[in-house]
Amino acid sequence: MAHVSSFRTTVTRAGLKALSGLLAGCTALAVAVLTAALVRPAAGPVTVVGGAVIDRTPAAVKDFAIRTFKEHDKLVLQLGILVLLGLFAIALGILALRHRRAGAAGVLLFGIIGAAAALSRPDSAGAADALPSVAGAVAGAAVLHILAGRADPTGTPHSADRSGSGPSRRGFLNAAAATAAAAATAGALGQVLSGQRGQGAVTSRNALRLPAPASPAPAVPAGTQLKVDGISPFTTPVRDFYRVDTALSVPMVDAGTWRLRLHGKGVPRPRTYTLDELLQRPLIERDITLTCVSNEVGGPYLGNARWLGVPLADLLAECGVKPPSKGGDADQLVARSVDAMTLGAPVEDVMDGRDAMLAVGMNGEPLPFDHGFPVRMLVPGLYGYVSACKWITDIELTTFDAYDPYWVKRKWARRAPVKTQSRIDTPKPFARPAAGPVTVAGVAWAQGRGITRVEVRIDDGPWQDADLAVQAGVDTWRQWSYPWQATPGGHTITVRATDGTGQVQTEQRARTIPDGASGWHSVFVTVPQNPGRPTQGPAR
Ligand SMILES: Nc1nc2c(c(=O)[nH]1)N[C@H]1C(S)=C(S)[C@@H](COP(=O)(O)O)O[C@H]1N2
Ligand SMILES: [Mo]
Repeated sequence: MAHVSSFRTTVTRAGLKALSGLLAGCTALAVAVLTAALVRPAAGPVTVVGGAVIDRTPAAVKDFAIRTFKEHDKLVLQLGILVLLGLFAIALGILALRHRRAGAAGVLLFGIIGAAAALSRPDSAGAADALPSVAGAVAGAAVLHILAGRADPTGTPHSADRSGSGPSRRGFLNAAAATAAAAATAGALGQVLSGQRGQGAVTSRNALRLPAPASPAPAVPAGTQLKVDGISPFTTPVRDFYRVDTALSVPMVDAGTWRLRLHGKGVPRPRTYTLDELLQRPLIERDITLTCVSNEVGGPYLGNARWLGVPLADLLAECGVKPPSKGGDADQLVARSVDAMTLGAPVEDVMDGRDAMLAVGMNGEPLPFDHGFPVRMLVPGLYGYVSACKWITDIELTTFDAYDPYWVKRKWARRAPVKTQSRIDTPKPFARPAAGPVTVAGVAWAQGRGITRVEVRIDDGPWQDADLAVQAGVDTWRQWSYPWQATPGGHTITVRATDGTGQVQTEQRARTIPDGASGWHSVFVTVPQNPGRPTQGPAR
């Protein structure tokens, strides 16, 4: 009996310690969130540790995460960090069972890790960024020390009660409840405050009236959009537009205080622009398809939008920049965002007459925050990671020899023109279309070159010309469709495109890294034998 009860006491005490650890962890996090809201929301411990993890994740793992978790990759990472923190907090609580000081020291260690991550972030605003993690850790260590003492009356010399129940147990529970309430309040207050911080940016976006373009895009020509169920719409709605970036908290930039600095090698007249100054310039409006280098063959990471922006070449020319072909000193344009992302594009490409722009509008509205408000860069024909800088704030002219931007440091190619590609949107993989006429349809793209031909092949049959929708411009994707007479059995449908230079899309499979995936997209479908039961599921 004595065994059982002492065992039970130990288990209970361990449970209380674990709870102490968890509460200490929650307090640390809540205090950190509150401090971050006051200092700088982007300096919160989960954000900075997550950011540090993202920057150090090998490309293959990043690609896997994007493929597996899609747009939820960042949420999964944040939840993972929280779960790990929770487990460590519990472990520290149990450690405090034997070694009270060691438990508290463990919490402080986490504070040091958070502070180190905050200070090492490329967008760190200086020593103050360490404050949230440090304040959180101090609060967490104090809570652990106090609660661990109360959970363990045997450890406190003045306690008369050695059974672990009665008044001291109640004392612990009261202290625990008070801690939980305080942590919840601090956390909630932190959330509200950091939300208010973004309010200035939201107000500035709501107040923004986009001027009419000096050079409007023509209405999307009739025949650009095919009437086929399941095909990607020619213009991707903002809510469906893919998002790829490393930002754990979306930068909330106030348009009123935003500035763009243009400077560097071979810039005789460096300048800083306000948003109003940009909006007073003649704007162009263009339909442009943006593609991510991480898009697998057949993948979802591209979209087509109507962008409004300032021609970038004009801005560069105003500052005295010349392209290398005209004797310019710089061959690389490095765009830097407010969150310190760096992307490098060839100066020659930006100034060769294509519609490279600093975009302020997307599908008729100011840029959404997710897509770079107030200003982002776009260079048709280049993958996003070398051109499409969101939340841009600095343009520096330099050379490819002198500087490697973010993704290039991580083994992606220095130069990355978009590869000629095509995708089958319908039927979907493993669909079960009825025998008879089936419309195969999708999109093909080769920004800057345009699409002149799309061919479809059923199984090992001959390549057949697909019907092309009207081409809106060389910088957009082009829809295509193919009327297939489906016969019963399993079939592989394959597509390939030819671009405006006559290049046929290569069959050669390449991975996304280093400069974009290649190969043909194919889809396997099964056409059921029984004409009476064409679709999935049992007949009723
Ligand atoms: N500041 C910033 N800009 C960025 C990125 C980023 O991580 N941070 N990612 C780039 C990449 S890889 C792509 S494909 C495009 C995606 O733009 P979207 O999210 O608007 O679709 O943004 C580019 N611009
Ligand atoms: Mo990308």
